[in-house]
Amino acid sequence: MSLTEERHSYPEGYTRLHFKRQPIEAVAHNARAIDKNFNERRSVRHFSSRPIPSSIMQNLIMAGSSAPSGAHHQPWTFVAVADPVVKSKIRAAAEAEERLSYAQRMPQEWLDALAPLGTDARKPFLEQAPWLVIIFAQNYAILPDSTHRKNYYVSESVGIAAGEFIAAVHQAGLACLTHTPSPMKFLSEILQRPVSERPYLLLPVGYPADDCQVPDITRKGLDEVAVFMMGDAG
Ligand code: IYR
Repeated sequence: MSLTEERHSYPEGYTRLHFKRQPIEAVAHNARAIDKNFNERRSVRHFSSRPIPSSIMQNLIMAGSSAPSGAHHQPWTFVAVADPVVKSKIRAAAEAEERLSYAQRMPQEWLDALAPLGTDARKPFLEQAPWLVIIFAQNYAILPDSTHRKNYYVSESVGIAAGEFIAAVHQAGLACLTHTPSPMKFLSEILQRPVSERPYLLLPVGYPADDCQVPDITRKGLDEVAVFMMGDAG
């Protein structure tokens, strides 16, 4: 019997997998198209202020929240902010931290690494983008009876959810920026998150500005990012 024909036994509570099985030629076509599509994604720092309906953000967040997670605890909270008052508080606090970082906290080597991106302490995109999505990582869950439940692989899980959210934003036809003002503690205070959560990533989301420019960068090639070990399978 070949491996693919093996009969498995499953634990109680399992249900039939719904999977659209496609011929390998279709899979190859899809893989090429996805590579091309994902490589068209760019982080942008200049946004159009054109509003985006909250229903779109709900769909994108649910796409991000489909990510795999440790023990399936989904240890994340997505806070989506369109309120201009809250956005301006976030911008003011982020810029205060970033001014200190750029002037005193970041070593020269780091500043040199960022020079090609042309970033500085000014973060106007925090007010210009129609939405700011702040992803919080739940170090533990606080249950309705106020007991705590441990979460597992929190950074890995939230990183994957963030990646899925970024891919969803791009697939949907919008742009975002992965922004990590540092330190980010001010986000917990402004957004009134519980002590069990820590800010993980801040993503402005919207259409790029009409005249949006981006750094002229290239990406690493396959040889630089992957090693294949085929053995007999080759
Ligand atoms: N958080 C700062 C600095 C910064 C750091 C890295 I690493 C970047 O790729 C870009 C910026 C800022 O947002 O400006």
